[in-house]
Amino acid sequence: MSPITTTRHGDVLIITSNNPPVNALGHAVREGIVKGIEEADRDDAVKAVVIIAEGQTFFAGADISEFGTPKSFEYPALPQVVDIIENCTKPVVAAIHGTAFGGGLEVALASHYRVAVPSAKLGVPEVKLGLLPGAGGTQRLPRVAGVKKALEMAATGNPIGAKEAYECGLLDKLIEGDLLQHAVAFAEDVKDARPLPRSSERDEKLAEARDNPALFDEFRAANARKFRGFDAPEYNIRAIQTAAEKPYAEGVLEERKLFLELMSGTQARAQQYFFFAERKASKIDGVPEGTRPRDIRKVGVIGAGTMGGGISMNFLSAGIPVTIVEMQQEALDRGTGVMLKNYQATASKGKMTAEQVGQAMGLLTPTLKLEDLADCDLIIEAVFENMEVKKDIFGKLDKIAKPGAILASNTSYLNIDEIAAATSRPQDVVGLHFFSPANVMKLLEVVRGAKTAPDVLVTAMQLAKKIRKVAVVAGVCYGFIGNRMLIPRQVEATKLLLEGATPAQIDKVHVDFGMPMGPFQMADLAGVDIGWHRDPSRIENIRDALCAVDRWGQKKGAGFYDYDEKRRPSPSPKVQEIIEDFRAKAGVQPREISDQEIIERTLYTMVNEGALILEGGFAQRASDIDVVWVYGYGWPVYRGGPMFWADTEGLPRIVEGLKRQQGRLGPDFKLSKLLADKAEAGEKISKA
Ligand code: T1G
Repeated sequence: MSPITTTRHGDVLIITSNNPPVNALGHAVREGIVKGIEEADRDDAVKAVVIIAEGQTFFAGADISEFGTPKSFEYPALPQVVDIIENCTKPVVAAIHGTAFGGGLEVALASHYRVAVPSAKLGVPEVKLGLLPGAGGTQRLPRVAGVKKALEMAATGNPIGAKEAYECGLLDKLIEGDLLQHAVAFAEDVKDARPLPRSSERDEKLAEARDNPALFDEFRAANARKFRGFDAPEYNIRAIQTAAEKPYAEGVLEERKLFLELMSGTQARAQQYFFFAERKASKIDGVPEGTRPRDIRKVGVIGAGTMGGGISMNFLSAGIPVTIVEMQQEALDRGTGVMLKNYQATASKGKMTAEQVGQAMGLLTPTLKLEDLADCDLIIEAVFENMEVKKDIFGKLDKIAKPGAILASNTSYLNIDEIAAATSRPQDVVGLHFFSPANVMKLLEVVRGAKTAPDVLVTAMQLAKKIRKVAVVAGVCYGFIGNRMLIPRQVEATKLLLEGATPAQIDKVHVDFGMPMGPFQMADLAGVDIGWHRDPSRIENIRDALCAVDRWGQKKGAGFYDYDEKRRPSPSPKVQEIIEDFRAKAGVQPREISDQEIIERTLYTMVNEGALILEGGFAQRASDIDVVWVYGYGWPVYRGGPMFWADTEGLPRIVEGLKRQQGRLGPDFKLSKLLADKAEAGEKISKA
């Protein structure tokens, strides 16, 4: 049964797609559309055509699950479909709702007219898959929406709303009311209009680039930082530049060449892998089908510090009331003040209105009394990272919280089972590990205790979506998934300093790899003093030595680096002196350290730790580990994540590198059996 049906409404032929969940343009859909256009062409009784979709959305793009299979190129491939639509002898109207994305927008661009409901979004997110619109999109979009708009949409992958689309000419009409009914009426109005407005033949909007060819380099320069390391943005820019410089027929050939180059590259495979990895993360192993989530109408947060405030903002922004508790009025006022300041900063960038700020803050109830959390459905503890403090709080919550309330800790390392044991309701206890800044970072580690109830997990995963987080289930081990993998990286990076490397050299290796910053830049940002014992007389390592002389990182203007008034870092002679002191005391003769050794000792060890996490069952699947590192630490998505990257690097090469470094990694280092076995068997670790 084809997902495409055709019906008649007077002399308008309606081509309807019903291919849930997102009307992806798989082969059967493409075939059905072409059959519908052919029907319209051969039947004189048909005067116009409407293409529309049922369900959640208009076509949301090519079927990504077909990529890499013959199906995606099987006739009619998408480039052929769009040309058949545009060459239809009757006017074709695309009727859009939901998200006309990628190939979906290309189908709409090939249609002669485009109408949409106001809630629709239009976009070409191919760049997020390491691709570009490969069915004429890079040539038609600038001709219809203008070059600047096309550049913005294609190179960033960000969609625009229907109103903006209408204003730039991408839509011919905004439909208030029934989409089909109004689209048919629109088709009736244009059925005799000739010549048919073919996007590929339009030229007037290319003038803005012809008159100002510098706009492409200006766009490149303005986005250089954001696009650093990615291939696809530049390819999208080049394809659109071609549209401004060459006739359509030539431009579409160039588009094809660039598309195929990207499609065959590692970055595209990595980003497409990640697209599915992100969605797979929401699936929880071992939870009975149909487990229903608990209702979360009111949230309590204990602690109004950086984390407590950031966590609260997530819920307030999603319209969920929050009661926030502190011990001292001054801390409470400071915390709520920071939240307001953050919202105002967002509003000043135009991302929120003053009214929305007021609404969000209006849902916040500050208090000094833990008892005020008695009516909360979820309570999140975000206090000092100390087990005794946390157990004391959970013991009190056990007496205060209503039955069925979920009790969560934002701990980033500590044992959730031990915390749960401080209550009489371990089944209601879970870890909700947010990443700082909690109102910005997308990752949420949902730490599953031995007794955490299935519906608590389902609630946490669903709530994560509501507060626009990507949640990953982690098991109870020290540091869960992300921070546990950070440990070998930090340990080896510090040892490398003693052996002869500098903070700048190590950080550069990581930044050149694609990380937003290296281990020492990250320490300075987060605070060198995190976890410090606070005794300046007790100096056991380089970090103690820095903290003892007030070098706590950016917040003190000095850490592993010196910082100027604009927080620009520069290598510090003082730090070099401290490092050399330590080398002398340890009797270490510094040596030349290669970048490859840094990669092997900091990145290969991370991969090994990820494999150990999998062996221990502390992550549900390898791709979850990749989701943690892309969304929690900025691992470059064009490398897929540590586990996907390990496969592209080659597991045998990684195992060999770790064995080569074994002596330097020390007696505690344990090579993962899973990693070694996969390497031996020639299998992929990212599929584990
Ligand atoms: N192909 C195949 N499956 C898709 C899909 C797609 N394009 N989009 C979504 N799915 C699946 C998804 O894996 C999930 O499956 C389910 O649909 C719901 O998705 C030639 C080459 C449309 C905004 O990049 O942005 O066109 O987990 O959880 O939150 O130029 O899906 O249920 O089994 O995300 O409501 C370009 C990608 C393709 C759009 C809906 N298009 N999709 O969000 O649901 S390349 C895209 C999205 C292309 C041409 C090029 C979102 C959404 P499961 P979901 P959602």
